[in-house]
Amino acid sequence: MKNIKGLKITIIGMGYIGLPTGITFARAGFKVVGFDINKNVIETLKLGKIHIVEPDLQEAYEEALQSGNLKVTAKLEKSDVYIIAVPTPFKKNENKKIADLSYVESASKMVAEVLEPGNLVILESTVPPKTTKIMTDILEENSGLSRDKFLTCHCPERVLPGKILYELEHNDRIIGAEKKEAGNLAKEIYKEIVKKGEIYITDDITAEMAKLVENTYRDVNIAFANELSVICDKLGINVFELIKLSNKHPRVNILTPGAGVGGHCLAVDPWFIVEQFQQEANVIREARLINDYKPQWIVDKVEKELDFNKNKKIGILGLAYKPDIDDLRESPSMEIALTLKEKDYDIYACEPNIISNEINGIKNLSLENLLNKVDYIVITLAHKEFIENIDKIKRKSYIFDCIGLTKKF
Ligand code: SAJ
Repeated sequence: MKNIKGLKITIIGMGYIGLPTGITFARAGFKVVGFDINKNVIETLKLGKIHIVEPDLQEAYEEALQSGNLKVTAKLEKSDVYIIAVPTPFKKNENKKIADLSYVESASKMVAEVLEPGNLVILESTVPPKTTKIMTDILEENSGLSRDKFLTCHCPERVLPGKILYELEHNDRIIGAEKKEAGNLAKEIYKEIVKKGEIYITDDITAEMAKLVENTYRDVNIAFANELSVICDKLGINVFELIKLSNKHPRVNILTPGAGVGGHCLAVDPWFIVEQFQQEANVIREARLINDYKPQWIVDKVEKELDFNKNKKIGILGLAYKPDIDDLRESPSMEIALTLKEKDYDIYACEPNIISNEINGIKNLSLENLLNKVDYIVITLAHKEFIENIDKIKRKSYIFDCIGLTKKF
């Protein structure tokens, strides 16, 4: 085998995971090629600019380009190692939510066209159990090579948006492979970037499930907190105080209730287990439904508190899917704002992480202007700016606080 850093790595998918991963491998001394089917993404990257919002990534990209270790291309080249980091959204099928594997499938077909004996193909995208085997089938069928001639494995990404570069280096990684040789080679490669974490080798299906279970664990815990928030509302007690006190027990750690669960991970991944285990995955499905219902529950509460008076101006504090980011995917706060708007309420928002006067048809004001303009406030996110200005916010007479920001215990 070549010296490990002599291996050429091609990353398929230059998104939130593929781009930082490629940059990190290039900075570690590998020759890396970044590939994407989206020509606009490649054009932007070729101009030396990144197309996503992530702290320190622009500087890291420039450094990787200058080192000569990273290049981007719209044409897939032969390589020693391929890392597939494409999206796996879900699609609705007869009222069920199932994984859309079309990007993984088309990326696998593209790799098959350039695949050579001895190559390693790593799937990083989050996928339902047994997808690594499907990828291996596609590679075999479309390359003309039998599966004993090449290596495949699953190495799920685990990074938190906003802390990607740090977590790539610090988080433990799991590598799952059918063949020992594939797991060992992948471990040698990832060891060069996972400087502060451990790497564990297992089989492919366990690795696929580990990724889904991590996000499902968090989703279920948040669903428990959200269910408690509804119960506490009926009891007339404060859920945030209740959770804080319960968490004083050494073996209890309940997460925080909120406007619901958004993003492209927690709100999606549990469905990848449910789709294959309709009979068995009951807690998992119920947790998803509870979290999905939370924005509607908040809308109902707000309407009742306003006595259905549509002349009142409502301000939503936060539209992103979580604090201090600009990402609106599956955002429960956005859902609350849009649902109220559809019901003809007069809706304004303050989303300081998005520089635009309007977001999906909702007027986006500065905090100052919003506080001056509206009669009623719904706090959906603990953005830094809201925490820093909590005293001004608290002066409003009518507040619906979904996250306990105004009453800290
Ligand atoms: N949320 C709550 N209450 C909480 C914590 C979060 O309501 O106590 C909400 C957030 O507001 C947000 C949603 O949950 O709407 C998800 O936010 P998050 O910060 O929990 O996670 P993501 O989706 O940004 O990233 C997750 C991470 N997974 C875990 O922490 C187990 C990350 O490590 C994964 O890499 C990422 O999913 C992914 O790509 O799968």
